[in-house]
Amino acid sequence: MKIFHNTHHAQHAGRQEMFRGRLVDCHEVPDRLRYVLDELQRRPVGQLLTPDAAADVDAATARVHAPDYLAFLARAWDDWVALDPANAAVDALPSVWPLASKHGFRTDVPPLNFAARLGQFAFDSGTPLMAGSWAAARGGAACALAAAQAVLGGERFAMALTRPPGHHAGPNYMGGYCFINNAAVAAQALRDGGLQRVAVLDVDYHHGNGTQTIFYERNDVFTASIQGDPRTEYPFFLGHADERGAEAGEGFNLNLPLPRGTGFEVWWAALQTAMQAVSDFAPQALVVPLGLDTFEGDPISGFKLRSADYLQVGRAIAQLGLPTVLTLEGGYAAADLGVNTVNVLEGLGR
Ligand code: Q9C
Ligand code: ZN
Repeated sequence: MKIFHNTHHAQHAGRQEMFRGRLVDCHEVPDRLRYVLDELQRRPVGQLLTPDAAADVDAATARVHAPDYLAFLARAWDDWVALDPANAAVDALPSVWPLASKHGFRTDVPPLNFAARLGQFAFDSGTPLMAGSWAAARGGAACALAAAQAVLGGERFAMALTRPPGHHAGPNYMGGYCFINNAAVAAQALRDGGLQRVAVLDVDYHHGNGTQTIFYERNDVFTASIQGDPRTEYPFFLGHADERGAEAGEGFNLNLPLPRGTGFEVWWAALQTAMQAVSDFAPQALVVPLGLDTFEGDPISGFKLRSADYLQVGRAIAQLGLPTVLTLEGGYAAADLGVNTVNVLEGLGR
């Protein structure tokens, strides 16, 4: 398989995230990717590549994100420092949001104050943005595009090995450590490359709210997600079982929320359900937002998968028999992330 890794990832290195009234050390750290690359040295299950610099990553990204959001991201750091030169020493985090409600806060007047714009385009205060965030996120999108192109070119499996992750990023917002939705970029690139039906099977511990929202009214991209029950788990406000899609997309979204504490046996049964739904859709390709935060040792999550289980996960995905793009999403037990990720890739079989 072809593994496209993001050489710009370390430019995004958040220091702290807001958690329950305190700034705490970031979980989504550059070391995560280094552990995966180290394990790939020990077990070379694929060809390690970097994306073609000439590829039109901006056009591919604009297919799934709004122009004003992308313009915001591209300039965000400069605007943050312009707000106050002292900001150069701290990461940008939002602290005010236009909560939607009838006759309440308005979003139709674009704010000129950058602190307000940050709140306009972010849904949490856990996603620090710094000087290199845009370059890192854009580098990840290039990996997602390259992986999609590899699959369009006949490769059975390709991976975007990148951070920051992407599946929480919506059409016009960042959050959940995500800026650009790499899985959505890949799925849309597969569609634009001529495939009629593409499925997304999200196995991260957290609901893939961004991906669901991007494709919610479409019947050409089927989205399925297995996740911690949003009544208790992040991102809380999306990911319930009754979200089945809307308009033309009705019936083309599947959520399988599971209680915190769920172990491999029950999770595996949900995977079988999701895989059956993917097969019924008869897609021509699959995108797997691969979060490894379902691991028993994950510091911020609540499922109980063990390292060896990920070999099985890889084998199951391979059994779908579909050309498949994988994107790295969560997984915060950094020292175990290499083994767990490469176990999935080894399970794929080639
Ligand atoms: N201090 C992904 O896995 N905050 N995002 C949790 C922990 C957000 C996870 C609070 C978790 C986001 C891609
Ligand atoms: Zn996650």
